[in-house]
Amino acid sequence: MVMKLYAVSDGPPSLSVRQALAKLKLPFELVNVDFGKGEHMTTEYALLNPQKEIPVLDDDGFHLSESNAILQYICDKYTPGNELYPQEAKTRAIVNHRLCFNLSTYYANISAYTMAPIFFDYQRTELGLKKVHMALDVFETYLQRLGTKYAAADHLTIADFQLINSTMTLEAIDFDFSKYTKIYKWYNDFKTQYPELWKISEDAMKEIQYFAANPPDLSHLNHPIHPIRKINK
Ligand SMILES: N[C@@H](CCC(=O)N[C@@H](CS)C(=O)NCC(=O)O)C(=O)O
Repeated sequence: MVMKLYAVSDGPPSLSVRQALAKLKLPFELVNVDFGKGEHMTTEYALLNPQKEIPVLDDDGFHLSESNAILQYICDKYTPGNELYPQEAKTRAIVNHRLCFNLSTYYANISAYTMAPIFFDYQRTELGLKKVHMALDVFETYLQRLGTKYAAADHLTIADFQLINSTMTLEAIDFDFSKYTKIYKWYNDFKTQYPELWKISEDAMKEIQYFAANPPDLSHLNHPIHPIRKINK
């Protein structure tokens, strides 16, 4: 049975998995999960992922969430040895490190500033901005110290997808990160060298830009954590 990917159209973790599947030319069925309708908050969805987060991979009944784990799984299972997830211990460790860095710090700090205030009742604060700069500064240092063309090697790896999609949300809100020259170059090189993969990010970026200009009404959602913006109707 062909793999199914439950994905949200503008969610960076979902985009990264789609890019890896596309790059590896692995067939899959894309199941769109409508975040605005709370489709990920149902009891049925919780059977796929008790964390009620998107994406989820369904590989013939094997359900896997956490986009990093999905990226690692599809490479290991379907294309072992592919350079997208290298097997040499040190290179692989750097890929794993960058995936962890993205999850714990880069995406965490950036999305709290870029995405959360678009969809929920959060403000962009000075502290939030400081955290974005901390994340950018660290990533810039990693790129500088390793001196590779991509985030973990001289070629594209699964770590790049996650870091690209986090960075894309900065572009979506017109955040100028050009002073981080290594990041800026790496990001723009990805766009020119992998236009068909960038298109996946770009379409999502346009959606995010639309929502930034037209804040969505999520007042019908009974979200367990995020404060819902009050809309005067
Ligand atoms: N650590 C997870 C995070 C996934 C995630 O945050 N997904 C968002 C959409 S982009 C989500 O499902 N959020 C659930 C919610 O806010 O209700 C991963 O990397 O897969």
